[in-house]
Amino acid sequence: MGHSSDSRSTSPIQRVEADLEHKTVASMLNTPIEVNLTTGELSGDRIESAARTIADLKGLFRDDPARQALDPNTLVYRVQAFLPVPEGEEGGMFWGTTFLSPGLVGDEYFMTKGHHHLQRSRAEFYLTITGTGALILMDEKRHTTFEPMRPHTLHYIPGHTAHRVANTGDSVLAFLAAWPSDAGHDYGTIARVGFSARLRKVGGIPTLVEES
Ligand code: S6P
Ligand code: ZN
Repeated sequence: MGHSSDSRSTSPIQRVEADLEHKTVASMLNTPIEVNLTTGELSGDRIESAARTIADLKGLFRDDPARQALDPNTLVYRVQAFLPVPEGEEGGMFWGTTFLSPGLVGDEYFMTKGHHHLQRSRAEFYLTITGTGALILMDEKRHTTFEPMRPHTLHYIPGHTAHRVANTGDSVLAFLAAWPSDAGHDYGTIARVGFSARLRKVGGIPTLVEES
């Protein structure tokens, strides 16, 4: 009925509906982060990064003069993390990658600081992407053990268990981690009392040596 010229145009109401639909879709669209499964590298716009150099790790290794003899800028490890909810919030999950360089401080392998979770019951998964190393675990009775890490090994870190990783190979050890957002980190206890054993190169072999 004389509508042929505007039959394909939209009425103002239809236009508002179309705009609303567009806005709804736009507000629901989160850009996911990406995990490079060859390198472990995370990419996306919500990734946080931290680095630890040999200078940052004073007091960590058994042989501090050997640490001081190294270039202070030597990168021991860096961490990328995806924290989709605020740290400490109950019910969320975090994701991260750690890149641990190969190297020795005296006879002790390059390693992470290691920590307990502030909420001791909180567990964690590690998945090795590249390199070889050891996941060092210490229970509440200060009994220390380790699990060998190599590409594609999956490690469950139970609650109430301090954890640290050492690189026993000659290339970067990269591993993914997933942990609860309310786990928190207690570094103070390890800084004060350490693990009960250290992973040292003894006769060329990674060996857990009890602290005397
Ligand atoms: C977090 C998880 C890892 C470590 C990372 C560095 O719960 O265990 O992302 O933070 O491997 O180790 P550290 O001991 O310096 O935090
Ligand atoms: Zn942890």
